[in-house]
Amino acid sequence: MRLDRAELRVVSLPLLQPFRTSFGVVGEKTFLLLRLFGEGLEGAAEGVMDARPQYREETLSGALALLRETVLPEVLGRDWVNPEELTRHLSFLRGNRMALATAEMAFWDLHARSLGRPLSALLGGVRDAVPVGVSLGIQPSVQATVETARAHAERGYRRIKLKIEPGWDVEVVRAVKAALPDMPVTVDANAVYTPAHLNTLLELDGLGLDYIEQPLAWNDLRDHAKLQALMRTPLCLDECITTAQDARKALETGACRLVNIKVGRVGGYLEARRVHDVAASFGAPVCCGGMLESGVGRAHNIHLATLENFTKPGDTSSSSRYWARDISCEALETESGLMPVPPGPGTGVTLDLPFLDSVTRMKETVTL
Ligand code: OSB
Ligand code: MG
Repeated sequence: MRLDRAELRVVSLPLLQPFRTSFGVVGEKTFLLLRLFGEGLEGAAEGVMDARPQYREETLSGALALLRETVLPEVLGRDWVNPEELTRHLSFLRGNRMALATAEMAFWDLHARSLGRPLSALLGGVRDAVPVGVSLGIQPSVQATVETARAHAERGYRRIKLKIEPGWDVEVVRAVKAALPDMPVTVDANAVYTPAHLNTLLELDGLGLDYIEQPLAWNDLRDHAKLQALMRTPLCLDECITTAQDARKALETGACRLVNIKVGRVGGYLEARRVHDVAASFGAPVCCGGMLESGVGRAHNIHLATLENFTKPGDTSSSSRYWARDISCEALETESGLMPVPPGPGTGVTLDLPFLDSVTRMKETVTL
């Protein structure tokens, strides 16, 4: 596949409801969209970096510059046999796993389309629908959380994940567990606790949670290992894991017992599959995360989650939970807690260009 040209966009989509985590509130999702063109076809991917480095260190403006000035000039105007070859060529670049993932994922989409095959089939996926849970932002009250958790349980979601922070943890978990005793419940702290919060973390350990996601610092495995040794509840790492080597070290040292995989965080599908395989070799399940993606990024996540070891429900819930209108023509909606893999070549989704144009803040074409 010879790559002729690329298009970079910055897109802003208003969320139906603001999403609050321990690191801030998102009312409007602003993201990078990359389209790659070659042989009369196109592939697309969405970057998961935010404008401000609050989840991890990469930023939207940094990723745009890196793609425009370094990554795209390395890959445009050349013929690539497959995504492995393209990814190997880019492997001299350090870090920047989110920016690199955006380029790799758009190329996988294009490559799969050129073969007329769904991405999940090329990746070795084993299911045509993936089990999904829902990630609920921090709500105005415990009562509001119980109500929204119940509403999502009634819609078929198979796991409720509650965002927590100091002062918004034990009480809200107790209330949701009491209201939905049979529902698997997890919490995600997005790295806001410290070892000084040990008593609260040990209280959470007694509440029957399915797992606790990223309680401690975004770049620290050691303290997670010390905490895991004191807890029965499995820890799940998200922010800490950007490579398969990170996953191996985390599992080897007991810093976690499962891994949240976001293809957009770990550098693309090849690394995501390696993280998946490393976890499997430790007997640790993986779950597919989400970053409030539009239909483009959501479709990529769904294809990844067809791999065998994604046995925990993921975060790829229905588009209609986030957006009044999505940038993909195809609706991505769950049915009884299962998200069907969009059929058709590549990701199986196509861009609604008139609508996309109306929500595009910046657009530029990159050629050699
Ligand atoms: O930690 O998984 C996370 C959203 C933004 C940033 C980080 C995270 C999340 C979510 C939402 O949990 C998952 C989703 O619904 O896309
Ligand atoms: Mg998380």
